[in-house]
Amino acid sequence: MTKQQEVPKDGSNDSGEVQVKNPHLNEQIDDVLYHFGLARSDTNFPELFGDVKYVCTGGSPTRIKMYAELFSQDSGLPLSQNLSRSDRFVMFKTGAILWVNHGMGVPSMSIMLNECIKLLHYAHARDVSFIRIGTSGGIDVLPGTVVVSNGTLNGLFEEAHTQYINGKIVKREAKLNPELAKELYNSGVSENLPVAHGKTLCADDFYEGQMRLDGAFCEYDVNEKADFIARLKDNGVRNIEMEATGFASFTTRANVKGAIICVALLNRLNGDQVTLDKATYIDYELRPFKLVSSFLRGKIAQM
Ligand code: R2B
Ligand code: URA
Repeated sequence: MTKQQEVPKDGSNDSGEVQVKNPHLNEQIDDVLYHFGLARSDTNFPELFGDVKYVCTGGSPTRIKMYAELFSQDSGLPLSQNLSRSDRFVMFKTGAILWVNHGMGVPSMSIMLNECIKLLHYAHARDVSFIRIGTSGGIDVLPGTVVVSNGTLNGLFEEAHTQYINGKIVKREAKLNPELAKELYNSGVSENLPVAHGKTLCADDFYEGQMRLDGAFCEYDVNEKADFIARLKDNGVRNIEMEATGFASFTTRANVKGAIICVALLNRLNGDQVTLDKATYIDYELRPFKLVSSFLRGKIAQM
């Protein structure tokens, strides 16, 4: 097998292509996307994925599969089989839209994004947008509100994604695309969904990292928790989840637009436990999908 098409040394890319910045990839004869079970040598990426314009992602594999199936019904586009050959992530395609799950938290999501970004780069996909459709804990919003993120904060209230690399902390900008956020918000309004704009706090875990009082361990008191939630509110934060800063940083580095739409499962001003009955949970998890489905159908009509 011959060497694959070269990655530009300076990473420059004004063609709208999904961007990777790693000169070492040029030295590789093949590239195995281990967590999808796909390799350049055994999969025709341009043929399968060259037309992708939107990547819709969310944590749970069954929810992403359900979204892909529903979107196929909503749009009339045929649904692919699961294109992932590993049990780590699922991947479905409906026309120009790819549906991939990312698991819980930035570490899991970053594996998926690394491999998905390389896959789309090798496929020569252009002008791609990534939309994370998820669940979250709301800050001063009614349960069921769909929060369209207009910024992301790490646990130090910085608009940055922090990573440990080479024994050091590396901080990267974590911005989302404001125009895409606005368009998605407008789709929510036109679908009569309860939508809100706001910043999203990205926590490193579900319990202490989100100042819950119901984890296995807790070394702060109820007043400290209340102060934290009040501080979030003062900083314009409308919800807490576990991927936002990583997602914003990766999409920016890959030269793709990024947006995050999460339904609030509860209002953290009123408690910590998620106690929704099944029917309400299904109703809530469909809300961000309905918004994105309406937005995507509008885009498809213009393609
Ligand atoms: C929201 O929900 C998950 C935790 O329950 C996590 O992936 C997130 O961001
Ligand atoms: N996901 C989170 O990360 N936090 C919540 O409170 C709910 C869902």
